[in-house]
Amino acid sequence: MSTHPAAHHEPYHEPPHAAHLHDAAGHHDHPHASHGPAMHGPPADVLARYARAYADAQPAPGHAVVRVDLEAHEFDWEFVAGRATRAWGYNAQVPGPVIEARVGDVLEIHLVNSLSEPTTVHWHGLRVPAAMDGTDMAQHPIPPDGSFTYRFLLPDAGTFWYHPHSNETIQLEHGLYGALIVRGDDEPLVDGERVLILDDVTLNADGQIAAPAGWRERIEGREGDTLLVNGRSGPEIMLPAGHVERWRVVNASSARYVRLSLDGRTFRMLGTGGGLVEAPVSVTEVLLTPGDRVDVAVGPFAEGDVLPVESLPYDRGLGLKPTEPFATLRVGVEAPSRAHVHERLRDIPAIADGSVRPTRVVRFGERTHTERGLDFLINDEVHHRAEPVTVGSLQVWDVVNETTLDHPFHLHGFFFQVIERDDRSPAFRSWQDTVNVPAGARVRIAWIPDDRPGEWMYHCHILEHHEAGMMAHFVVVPAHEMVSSGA
Ligand SMILES: [Cu+2]
Repeated sequence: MSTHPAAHHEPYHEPPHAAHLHDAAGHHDHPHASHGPAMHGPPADVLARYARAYADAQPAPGHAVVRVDLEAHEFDWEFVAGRATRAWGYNAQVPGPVIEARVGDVLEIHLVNSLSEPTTVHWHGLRVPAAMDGTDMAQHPIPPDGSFTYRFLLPDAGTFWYHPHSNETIQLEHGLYGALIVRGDDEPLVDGERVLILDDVTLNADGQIAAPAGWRERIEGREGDTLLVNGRSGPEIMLPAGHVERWRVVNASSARYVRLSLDGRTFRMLGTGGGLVEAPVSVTEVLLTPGDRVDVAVGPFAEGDVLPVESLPYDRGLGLKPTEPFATLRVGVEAPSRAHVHERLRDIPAIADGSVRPTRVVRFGERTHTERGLDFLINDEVHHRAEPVTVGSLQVWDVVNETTLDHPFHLHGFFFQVIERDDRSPAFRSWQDTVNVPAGARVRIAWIPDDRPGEWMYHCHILEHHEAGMMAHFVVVPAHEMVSSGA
């Protein structure tokens, strides 16, 4: 057990909202045989940690502080053209504004909460200090009419996204999410760039977002019957013939897996959740779990081409679905191209190979419960309290899925490399914060905690599973505080 100084195991008072959420997840009766109750709230010195992180966030030489105002509120939005739906979102749009900055900039985001319930903003994939992670372990949720300023340095280029880490199965479902793009100095040269945020929603007979349909959706994860790209159903994408575009694709849906295809055409994968890959990978499809991102170069196409942007059948343990169309790509008149995608995008040094011994096993499990139907577990616990890790120490985790459903594993605040899937090395190296762990499979990941101590977490990114307990908290401790020394 860690003996680091933060008051992680002392009693604390949950805000009423958090207590309510944990009721829904059946939190009173879970067993914590050896770890004591997992804490669900920020550490006692949260304000000091926040003040330190705020002050430490200074732009690199020649870089700027990028300031963004976000307001979370309710408004009418046409997910389906001509049909007003009460949505929740940022700045009166679904998705929220695309936030853009450069590596070395500081991002300062002032959030005003005009919702009728508390919220937070989590910066998915960004290596921020623990106090800026936007979870209910990093801060007290922002109450209605409250506000909060997030401020942090941007160390990595890539396609990230932001969303609440409070009551997520409701808040994300209603439209609270947006993309965050961080650009590096040496990006592929393309003719155009688009952000495509994929989502799904179920609208009831009144055109409103349907209430969750009980235990079945909680077990399976909620998939809507209306597919959305950037908050709209069935959009058309126009592209000049001859052009090559970079598409930054985000899967913001609660539970839907997207096996992205462009009518079988070849496209080039440029990046994953943790930024560019080493070299473009030619593919005809790519799988995005909830929470995942991919950057692809599409085109060139010929004038008159009409291609469905669709999801191919995928079985995440619930049977195969039909091919599902998200959008239509229409190719117009030829235009000159200046696109140039290098053969080599960057170097990603391997931090471990498949022969290294795992330091930890993370087991996804499930257990029937008389009232709730099914609990989703990590190492036999809902809301597992995992052992601390030390800054700088190589982590090799075997993530083992002992259930009959796929689960996307998401690690907050740190990138990992997949080094093995069921005894096989991956075809190419990448940085990830989210990886699919198929039913019955084992995925070995490696990562090294850099110097950002504090409370962190990992969880299944199917939002209903996360809410139902498939998550774990752990502390990253500074290297000078040995995990078992008596501080
Ligand atoms: Cu799951």
